[in-house]
Amino acid sequence: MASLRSIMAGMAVALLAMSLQALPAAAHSPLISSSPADGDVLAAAPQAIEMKFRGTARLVRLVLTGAQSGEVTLSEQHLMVEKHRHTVALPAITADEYEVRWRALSADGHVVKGSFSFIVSAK
Ligand SMILES: [Cu+2]
Repeated sequence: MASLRSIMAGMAVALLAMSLQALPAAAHSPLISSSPADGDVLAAAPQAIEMKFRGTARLVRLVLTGAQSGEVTLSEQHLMVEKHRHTVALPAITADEYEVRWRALSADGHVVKGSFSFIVSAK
C-alpha cells in the first residue's frame, strides 16, 4: 500500500506539472498559426498575411522580405491593435521566396517574436 508520504509526493509532482503547463498559456500569447504557413508554396500571391495568437497580442513589427525583391512596404494599420487574429493586407507581390519577421506584445506585456517563410512560385 502506498504510504501517505509517496501519495503527497505524487500530488506535488502532478501540481507542479499542471502549473508548468498552465503558466505559459496564461502568461504569453504565442503564435498558433499563420497563413501563409511556414514552408507554404503558393501558386498565386497571397493578398494578406493572417496571424493567429493564442491570446490577444499587439503586433509591434512585421517585416516582409523577398529574397530577390527585397523588403515589401506595408501599411502600418495592423500595428499596435490588440487582437487574437491579425490580418495584414499585402500589396501585389511577385514570385519570390519570402520571409516574415514579426514581433508582438502579449496582453501581459511580454514580447513574443518569430519568423516564417513562404514561396510564391512563378506561373
Ligand atoms: Cu508573458
